[in-house]
Amino acid sequence: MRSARALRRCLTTTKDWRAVAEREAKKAGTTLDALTSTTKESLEIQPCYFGADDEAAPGVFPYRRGAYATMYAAKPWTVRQYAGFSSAEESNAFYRNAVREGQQGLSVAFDLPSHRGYDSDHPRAQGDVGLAGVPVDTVEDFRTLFDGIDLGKMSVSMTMNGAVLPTLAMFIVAAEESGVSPERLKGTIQNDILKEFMVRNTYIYPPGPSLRATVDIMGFCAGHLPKFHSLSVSGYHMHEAGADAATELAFTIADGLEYVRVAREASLDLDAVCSRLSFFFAMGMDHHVEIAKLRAARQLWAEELKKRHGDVLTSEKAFVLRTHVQTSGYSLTAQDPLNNVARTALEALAAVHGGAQSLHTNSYDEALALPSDGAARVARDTQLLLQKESGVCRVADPWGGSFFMEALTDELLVKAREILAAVDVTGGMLEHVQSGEAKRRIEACAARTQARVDSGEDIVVGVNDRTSSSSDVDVRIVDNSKALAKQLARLQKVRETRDSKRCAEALDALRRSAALERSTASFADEDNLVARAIECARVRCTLGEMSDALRDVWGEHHALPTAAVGSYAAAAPDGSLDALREECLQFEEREGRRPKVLIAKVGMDGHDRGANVVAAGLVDLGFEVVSGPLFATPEEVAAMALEHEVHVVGVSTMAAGHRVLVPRVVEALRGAPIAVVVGGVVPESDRAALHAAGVAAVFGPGSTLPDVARVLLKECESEREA
Ligand code: DCA
Repeated sequence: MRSARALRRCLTTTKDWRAVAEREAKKAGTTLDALTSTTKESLEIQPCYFGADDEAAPGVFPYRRGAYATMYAAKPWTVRQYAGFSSAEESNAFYRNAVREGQQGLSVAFDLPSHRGYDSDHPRAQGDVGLAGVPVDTVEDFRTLFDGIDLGKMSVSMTMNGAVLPTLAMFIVAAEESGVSPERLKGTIQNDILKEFMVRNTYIYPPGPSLRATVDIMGFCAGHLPKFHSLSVSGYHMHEAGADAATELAFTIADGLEYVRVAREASLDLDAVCSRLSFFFAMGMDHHVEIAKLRAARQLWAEELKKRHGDVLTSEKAFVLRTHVQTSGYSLTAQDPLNNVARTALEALAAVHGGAQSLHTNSYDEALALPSDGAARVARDTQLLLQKESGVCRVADPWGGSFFMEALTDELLVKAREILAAVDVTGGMLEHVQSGEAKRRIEACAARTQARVDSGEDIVVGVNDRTSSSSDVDVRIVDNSKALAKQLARLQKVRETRDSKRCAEALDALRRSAALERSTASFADEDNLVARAIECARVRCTLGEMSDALRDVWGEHHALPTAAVGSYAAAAPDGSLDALREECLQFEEREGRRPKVLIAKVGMDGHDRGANVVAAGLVDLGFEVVSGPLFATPEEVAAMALEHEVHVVGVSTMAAGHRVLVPRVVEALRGAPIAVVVGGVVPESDRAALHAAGVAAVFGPGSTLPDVARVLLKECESEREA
């Protein structure tokens, strides 16, 4: 063990670090000396520690040990909870209360119709308005959403990728109308479309034009919104879709590199663009691996950026990977939901030890429904007690120099570099995404993970280690009928009171600019798509109208469902699937065909990990599976079930749309010999209504694939007999 004196000597010899740390301390309104703290035992704690022969330092290239030299000692991470539901009024009240209670930044969740570019009165939007986020149709909704919040001071993150142009434009106009000019706006727009094609599925247009919107936003922000992050390169959703840490890390960095490549191709100022790029990772339950993931991510990003664009990048800030982190939604269980408080706290601690800049902690009830007020408070307070009670803010990168952590970080780097090299061989991430290769890799990871949980190889406490568990907590049920009526009335009023001629002209101009073959990414270009969308927003064109104008020119993207067939069976213990396979064979011998299931997604919910894992696993067991397209209406699902003559329709629901949409599927199949079952996030209190509507079975989170398969086989039998 080194003595405290030796440690201090090393610290003072680290000149690079000291220079940065002093600069940062000054910026944070303090001095470097003042960042040394003392414990109750009179032990002195320095803001950073160094090994005798290791000069790696936080705040210094390649940033493995941290984005900032002083980290949380000078400024703790931003407590930024992702929220939004029902209506702009209710979400605004929620934000204001959260800020009063200690939240430090906002993060807006939009509802699914808004993501997909539909106004709240669009026939396809029914069933999803205001459920998984706040609906935003016009600038008026944004004004209400941020009423009483000073956008010149509060940083606002907006998770939006599909309808990203209208959203950013309406935000800018609403801020301007409240007296805040674009150059004062602080925050982030997610604007990461590549991962939408891999995992999250809230795209609208094909990859090519979608990427064009991304670059126009990068260009516009670099010129007009110098404090705003134009992109949040997101691995989070890859983790949620089942990716392991190395895959999440490598694909996220590869996505970021792809964006920088296209920005360079469009002749944007790379220093300005990269200095305001941000990242977004998940924190799962594998504590040390997750800490290592953030350390490796910063190093990989800095080194790859230097290798590929070091000839033009001059700003130090450009190389620094700064990241938002969200604790893992996937790790939450519906069984014994209070256990999720502990899971989230551990994951939050990993985020902080890994050096996150901004953090969202999940609520314990999120495997069941949208967070209740009480659960949201516990989630936020988990961060506050980490910041204010635990002492974790005192020192940067406390794991630095640990033999184990440094080795783990190195090993992750090696694995991630291998994946990155494979992406490069295929021509970069756009190619990798378009070929479906990236999605296939993630889905294979997800099927393997499910098999490990189902077989008990991976323990999930309360799920596969015992039989009795409870899911007895009060959950938030959004009854959106009243909010929807108000939303529709407000939208109607805007449509009636605006100047339709000016709207039509602004939309025509947007169409014309979108049709240009040349790059319009420069902020000085009047055809820049953000500039055009701002003109539309000012005259009160709606989000749906702007999205439609772009659809007219660019068309829509329709993904083919995929299933990683074989991955589940390969990861299941030998012989564990034999009995079920035999039952499927017997069914086939009796019936002359295999048990046949349509796995369907209805409404705007694009979360398809569960649906894909189940589809792939059922095929491995001997079922015939038809995978329906994303975003189908209930009637389209029913028509497909009839056309394919399936025995059972399995509807996957992750975004609360089931209450309205599933009964419509049952109704559309009335009289047909086809059973309907539901799987996903279904609160206990919704089950009775679903059964009363005619649903044969409901599978909540934590259901194993063999259990699901057994029930499906039974339903196939009874439909055959009906
Ligand atoms: N010493 C001095 N200054 C510091 C220190 C320090 N130790 N740490 C941070 N700061 C400064 C930063 O330099 C920054 O100032 P700048 O804007 O002039 O560069 C300011 O404090 C804010 O810190 P930052 O680390 O940028 O934290 P956030 O503003 O919360 O931004 C970031 C975090 C990840 C970059 C952003 O993109 C974000 O908030 N993303 C959230 C995305 C999200 O919510 N997604 C939801 C799904």
